[in-house]
Amino acid sequence: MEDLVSGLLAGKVRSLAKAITIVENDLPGKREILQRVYPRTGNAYLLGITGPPGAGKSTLTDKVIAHLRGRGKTVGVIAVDPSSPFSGGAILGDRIRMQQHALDDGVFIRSMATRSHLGGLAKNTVDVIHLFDAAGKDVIIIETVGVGQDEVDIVRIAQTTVVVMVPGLGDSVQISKAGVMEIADIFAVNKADRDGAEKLVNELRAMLEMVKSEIKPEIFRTVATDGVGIEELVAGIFAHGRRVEESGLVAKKRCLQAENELKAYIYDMIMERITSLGGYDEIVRQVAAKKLTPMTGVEKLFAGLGIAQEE
Ligand SMILES: Nc1nc2c(ncn2[C@@H]2O[C@H](COP(=O)(O)OP(=O)(O)O)[C@@H](O)[C@H]2O)c(=O)[nH]1
Ligand SMILES: [Mg+2]
Repeated sequence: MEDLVSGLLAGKVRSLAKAITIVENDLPGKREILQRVYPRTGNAYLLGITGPPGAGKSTLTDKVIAHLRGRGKTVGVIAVDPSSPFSGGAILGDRIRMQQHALDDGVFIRSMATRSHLGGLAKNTVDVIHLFDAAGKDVIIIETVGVGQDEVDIVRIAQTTVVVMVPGLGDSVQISKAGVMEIADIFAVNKADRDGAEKLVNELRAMLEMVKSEIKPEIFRTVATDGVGIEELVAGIFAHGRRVEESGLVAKKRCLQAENELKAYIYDMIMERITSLGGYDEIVRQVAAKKLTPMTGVEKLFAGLGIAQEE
């Protein structure tokens, strides 16, 4: 354990890999590792990259990594894909697309599946972020699919979130999808080599006119496959980061992140205790049969834990 933690803090790849395995799989030692590592986190730049499947997120991430390496920065990547527990295909694809960095010690790429979570972010993902952070990665990229609740929660902890869009997927549908406007710090209109890129940019602009946010999202055109627009995008990302810092939003984001983490643990701990009591499935059935309201169901479950509801 001593070697593992000191190796991790020194940025050793093998220690990091081992620690990730322990944390990801809830193996013995997880708690101690996180306890030792947590005070050494908070230095990495967290960058969220999200968007619909096939938008080119992994291709873009790959090019962003190359660019960051050129600036001398070390990079950790977490590719989260909810479909992977079933297919495994997306994860393999991400590995292949980022393979050019496989031999580079300054880059560590990990694919993770989101655990299905009702209303909370996958806390194992955040724990792995802490490990990357403590291991000294300068930038941690979190690639997530779509904008489901998990993704929204994950990108909420990022300093900067890039939403990747592509022409031809039904522009207004993409734009109006719940959450996109709230989470995007930067838009990357990828596959700008395709027809309709200008139209998408214009529609985004029109939408942004109506948004009242402290920092207006910038729009960048990229062709990830050819590396076009990546330099501008990376510059835009860091410019956004500086603006966030200057505006004092960093402290707000840190509190939000801490709260999200707490919520994830609260949810897990309560669910674990409730489901271990027995009777949970029966209450689900009764609520489904409309014999119980969800609220009464929760009260019964809480009573089982010895938590009385106040009137
Ligand atoms: N024409 C074009 N194809 C791209 C571009 N970026 C990515 N692609 C292709 O789109 C497909 C999906 O890319 P991928 O990075 O796996 O998307 P992800 O699912 O969002 O991670 C791949 O076949 C890429 O080669 C681009 O800028 N232009
Ligand atoms: Mg991908």
